[in-house]
Amino acid sequence: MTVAVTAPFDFAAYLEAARLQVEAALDASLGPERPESLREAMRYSLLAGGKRLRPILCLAACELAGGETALAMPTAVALEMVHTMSLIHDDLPAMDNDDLRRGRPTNHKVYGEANAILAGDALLTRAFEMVALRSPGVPAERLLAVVGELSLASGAPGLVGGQIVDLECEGKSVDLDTLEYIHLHKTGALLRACVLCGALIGGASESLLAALRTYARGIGLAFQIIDDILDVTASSEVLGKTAGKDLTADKTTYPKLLGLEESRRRADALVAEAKAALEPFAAADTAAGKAAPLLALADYITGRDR
Ligand code: GRG
Repeated sequence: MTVAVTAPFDFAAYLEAARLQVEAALDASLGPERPESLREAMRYSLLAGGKRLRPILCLAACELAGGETALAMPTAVALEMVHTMSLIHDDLPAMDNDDLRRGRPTNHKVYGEANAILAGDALLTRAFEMVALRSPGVPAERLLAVVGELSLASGAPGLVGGQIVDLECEGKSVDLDTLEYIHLHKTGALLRACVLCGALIGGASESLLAALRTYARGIGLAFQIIDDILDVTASSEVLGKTAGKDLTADKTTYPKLLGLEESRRRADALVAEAKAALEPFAAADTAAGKAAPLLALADYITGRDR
């Protein structure tokens, strides 16, 4: 399975083809969870749509590294499972307390808090199972490296650490450094894991991994800046989640600290930095065209409307 890259690169077609492949793999990834109520709650959130940016980044990075994207699909699914788990937990009353996600009632609104917590826990642990036990054809040392990246992104050095600082900062005035810390951990860490895991499965060189770390930092921060902007400028209907939430929760955001225009400028500059990191690989004969998806995905992050 490859997502064909033709010249000139048709990003819309690439994105749709990759999204459909990911949706099919996600659909096939669950089961046979028992009891049925757990399976239903897991499927409800995992198959609720969403942009599928994280798995697509993983597949694109695998391709840039010269790997076969089919080998990275179980890890791509695992990354979307971790992301979905974080959304379920983030929406809980003890956290952001939201009732709308991906255009439908949040998991705990439908299944109750206890089941939502457990569905999230089951998705998180299933993610590691996808890598360790359901990734045929990938050398064990690459899978071990992927498990390492996934652990770093999910735990205290990533999502959990970022979420804690975010919650602690609600209602307080926060400086730019702290805001960057929150975003790099809460949002950036998983996006970084997406590109690194895909690249590791594809057998990336150390120099490509270093470039991808720079790329990931740029897109990770830019992604969250745009998220902050959309929270102010877009409707709940388009976002599929409650708009204006940052203001209600008294959160510090980039627009609050820098204003909308400067925030957008910063996001554009970060995306430019991210793309520049991949330039040597886009130019190399062997990788010609293979960087196109990651370059276009970086632009997509700042151009998106939801
Ligand atoms: C329990 C291990 C463990 C971790 C959970 C709750 C939590 C710790 C972290 C919260 C992380 C979080 C929700 C960050 C926000 C990231 C973000 C901007 C999400 C929106 O991503 P999109 O726009 O959503 O890609 P779709 O729906 O398109 O996938």
